[in-house]
Amino acid sequence: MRQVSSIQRLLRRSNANDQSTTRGWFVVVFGEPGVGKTCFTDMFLKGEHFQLYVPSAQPESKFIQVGNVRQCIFPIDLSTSVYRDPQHGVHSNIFFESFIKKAGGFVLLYDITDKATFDYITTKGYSRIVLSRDTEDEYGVPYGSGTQRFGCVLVGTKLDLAANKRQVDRALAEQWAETQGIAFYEVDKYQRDAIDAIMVDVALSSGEAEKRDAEDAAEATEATGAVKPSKSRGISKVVHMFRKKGQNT
Ligand SMILES: Nc1nc2c(ncn2[C@@H]2O[C@H](COP(=O)(O)OP(=O)(O)OP(=O)(O)O)[C@@H](O)[C@H]2O)c(=O)[nH]1
Ligand SMILES: [Mg+2]
Repeated sequence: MRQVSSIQRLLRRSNANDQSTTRGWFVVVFGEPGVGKTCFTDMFLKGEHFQLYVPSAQPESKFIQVGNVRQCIFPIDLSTSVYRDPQHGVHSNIFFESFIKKAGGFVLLYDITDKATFDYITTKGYSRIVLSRDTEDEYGVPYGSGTQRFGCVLVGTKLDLAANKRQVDRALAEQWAETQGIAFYEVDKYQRDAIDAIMVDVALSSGEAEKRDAEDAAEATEATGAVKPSKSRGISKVVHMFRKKGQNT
């Protein structure tokens, strides 16, 4: 789990060092235990497919090129098991919930050799995200789509084991992703370029989600004639939330 104060320090440092950076996103890598969340995250950040999980470690991020803009991705590795077992891990559900509520984007991860992991993430896991999102923006204006939109991709891992152990049909997963209007990939922990490409997609999808929410809000403002101050969401808002949480604990 990332430490809040460390995230703030890192954000300040990255902004100071790189004036061309215009956006950053928290991206939750969400899936059942053992699907490969840590390997996926570590391959993205470090080019190594397994690192020991150290809760006190510095938060990690990586810049990626999205179109002609460099964007900073902070991946957060979260297990769906926290919802079944409140005692799992050292952090409270409220803390996990805050990531789910505010993250810009999600990687819905399942193991292609374990059908149960696909079934869970595409039903309970996905609806958990939808139900956790805010229904109103910071000015109390209801989101046009009912809840705050988010960027999302569906990813099947352990592709290297597919030949003998596949349990999740590629077409089935592709079809589910299509019905949700999200991108779909299959990868394994050895494919860094593919994992980078997935994160670019999440950033694009997160940007699109934010833009559509903003368009809805502009339409609502136009309809009511109300004047609403503009304020960017994304990482700064999440950091503000953490800062408040830090003051309360
Ligand atoms: N063959 C293969 N093994 C993988 C792949 N990704 C992960 N694994 C293995 O699957 C096991 C679980 O991987 P983790 O990355 O620890 O999974 P996790 O989702 O973080 O697990 P929890 O933290 O327990 O929820 C490890 O033994 C990994 O080496 C992959 O793409 N291919
Ligand atoms: Mg892990």
